[in-house]
Amino acid sequence: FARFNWEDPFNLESLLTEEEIAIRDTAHQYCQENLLPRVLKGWRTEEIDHDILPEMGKLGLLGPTIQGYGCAGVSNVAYGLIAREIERVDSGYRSTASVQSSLVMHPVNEFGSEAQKEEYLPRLAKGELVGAFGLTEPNHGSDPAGMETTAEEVDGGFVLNGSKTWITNAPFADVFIIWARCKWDSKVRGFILDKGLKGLTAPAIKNKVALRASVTGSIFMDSVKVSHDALLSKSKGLGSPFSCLNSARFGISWGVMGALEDCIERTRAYALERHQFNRPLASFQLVQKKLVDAHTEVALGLQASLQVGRLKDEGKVAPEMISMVKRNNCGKALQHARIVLDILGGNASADEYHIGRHVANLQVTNTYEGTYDIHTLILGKAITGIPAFAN
Ligand code: TGC
Ligand code: FAD
Repeated sequence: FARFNWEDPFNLESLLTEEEIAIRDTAHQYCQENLLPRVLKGWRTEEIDHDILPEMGKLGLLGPTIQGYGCAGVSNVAYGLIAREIERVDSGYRSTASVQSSLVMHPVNEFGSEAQKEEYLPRLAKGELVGAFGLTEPNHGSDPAGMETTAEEVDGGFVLNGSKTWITNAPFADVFIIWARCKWDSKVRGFILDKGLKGLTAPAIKNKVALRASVTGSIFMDSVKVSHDALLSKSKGLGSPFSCLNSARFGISWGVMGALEDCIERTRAYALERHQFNRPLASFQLVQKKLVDAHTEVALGLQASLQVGRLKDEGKVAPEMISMVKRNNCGKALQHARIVLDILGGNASADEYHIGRHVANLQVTNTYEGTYDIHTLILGKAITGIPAFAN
């Protein structure tokens, strides 16, 4: 028999390419040496160090699956491994990065003109520009089809009106990908808005109880005038923003496994060190069960995301596969992070122990990019053929 390595139970390492391992190791080292020391301050102050995206850019971690335009052009599995390493530190940092990569660079690359790609992608890849993605509105979260933001064609361009809420990176973004219903044909299309346009504001949403290390805001558009160049001309219909979500949801399925791995590693170390009843906590069967249950879910979740990543790289992925790993891994990460948190006893309440922060964050990862229940309905529709979103 092979020796069982609890840190890599199914030998995931053997299923990665040398390039993927090198990228994973680079991301791991950067995150542990540069993000971990900053996270408590970011969490306590709800501020992000603006050097972080440029640092990630220097290492090729932004928009890494895009070919050309200063991007690394690596596999989707490599992208997932990067998300896992960032989220091992904090889901908020992963949010900041995955919005940039999947929700801003991806639509520019997918739906933009050559001129838009040349103008935005290299600077987004370097982290010189920060991006935000506005789909959710105050009255339409799970149901973006009801979107109220409009774009109207006028002499010399378009005028946008509406508001977006709960938008990651918005308060410090230089570039906004805004999804709006176009008045001339009622189709949803994407627009690139630059910071500073008249009528465009993005105030912060403060006092969050989760994802405090990432900055979130609203976006208000009061007759914002843009030229024709702002339109992502290859976007048309809700399938366009949803295709960006496929990429981000896939990354999240890896990321949340990193957060749960961190919870397991820290509570395991704590349980070995801390004694009660003259024995280490780790010697109690109930404590071992908590660790084993969480550990098994990480092992299974990573295998599933790896397979979806390989299919994505081969062009054989279906959105429902992504819904399955996003739903499963986010749900399991939230459930088991919450359970292993008990191992810390009273110290669960101290932010220095990190797990309480992960648990709070994982509530959001289970909500954004389609809630757990919305992905249940997406999969329910796939299994039964009946959409249950509405009557
Ligand atoms: P439906 O009729 O199902 O679809 C409309 C059109 O879209 C196509 N489509 C997709 N295309 C690509 N990928 C997907 N995953 C797709 N899902 C649907 C579909 O084929 C159709 O195309 P066509 O050509 O026939 O028009 O639309 P619906 O309105 O019934 O949708 C239902 C539902 C619930 C699935 C959808 O509304 C949904 O996914 N809701 C969840 C909303 C959501 O996930 N929002 C996320 C906002 S962004 C965010 O949270 C960022 S957090 C980032 C961070 O900080 O990390
Ligand atoms: P609602 O849609 O009002 O849902 C509330 C509850 O009702 C949920 O439990 C949901 O599952 C349930 N529900 C809704 N419809 C149904 C149904 N048909 N059947 C059964 N149950 C249903 N959005 C962006 O566009 N860009 C971003 O960068 C972004 N970043 C975010 C960052 C943070 C910190 C947060 C919290 C959110 C972010 N979001 C972003 C928004 C996020 O995508 C939405 O919050 C999410 O899609 C849910 O929408 P909602 O909050 O309006 O909840």
